[in-house]
Amino acid sequence: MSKQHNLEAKRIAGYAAAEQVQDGMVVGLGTGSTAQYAIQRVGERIQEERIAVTGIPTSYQSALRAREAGILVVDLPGVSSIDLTIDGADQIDARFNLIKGGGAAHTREKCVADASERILIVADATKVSECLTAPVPVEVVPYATVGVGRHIRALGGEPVIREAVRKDGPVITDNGNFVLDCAFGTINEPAALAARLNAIPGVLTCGLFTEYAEKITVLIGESEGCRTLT
Ligand code: ABF
Repeated sequence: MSKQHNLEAKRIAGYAAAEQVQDGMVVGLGTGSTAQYAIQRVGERIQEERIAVTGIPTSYQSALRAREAGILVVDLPGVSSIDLTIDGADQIDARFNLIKGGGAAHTREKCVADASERILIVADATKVSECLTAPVPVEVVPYATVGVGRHIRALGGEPVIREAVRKDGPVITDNGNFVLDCAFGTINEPAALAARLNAIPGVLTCGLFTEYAEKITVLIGESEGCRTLT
């Protein structure tokens, strides 16, 4: 898939998700380029249709995009529940287990997902796979990085500290932590691996989302339109 086709697929998925937002909803706003298209389209609908939407951002990136789009932004502690969340993913398996965290925002994304009645995962077709195989992002308290790396190797993973692209140093998350990208090869039991990773002292959250399949709908953008996986 060319970069242009890929962006168009993301736009189609993001826009389709935005059409599911209804007047009066509290909406979780995901991070990443696909979710950004949804944020943009929700903003347009607020202008065009005068619908009222409260947006709950999953990162400073999505908060800023939502403000630019004219969406009222409220932090997660300001609401008791979220009607619908629109978010991206790095990989989606056949049972709707997800790998997230390519944008280093998976801890807040998980908090927002957890508070949501329904979740729309927006992506292009390259993200769908029978099994999860991508490296798992793990948000780590900096103080514990070395020890966490040791535990991850003992679990069969190969951890790499994520480096910032334009700076000489690690990526710092919105929570002030580091991210270890951990390659495990094919992940046959994602829920069990998630439980082990999340139990390591110093791990805040891993990017395996295995508990939300029942409330997830996946929207895949394609040149012919949007395909819904349920
Ligand atoms: C967020 O953005 C992440 O959880 C996921 O890693 C990433 C997907 O980015 P994109 O939509 O740009 O491919 O949703």
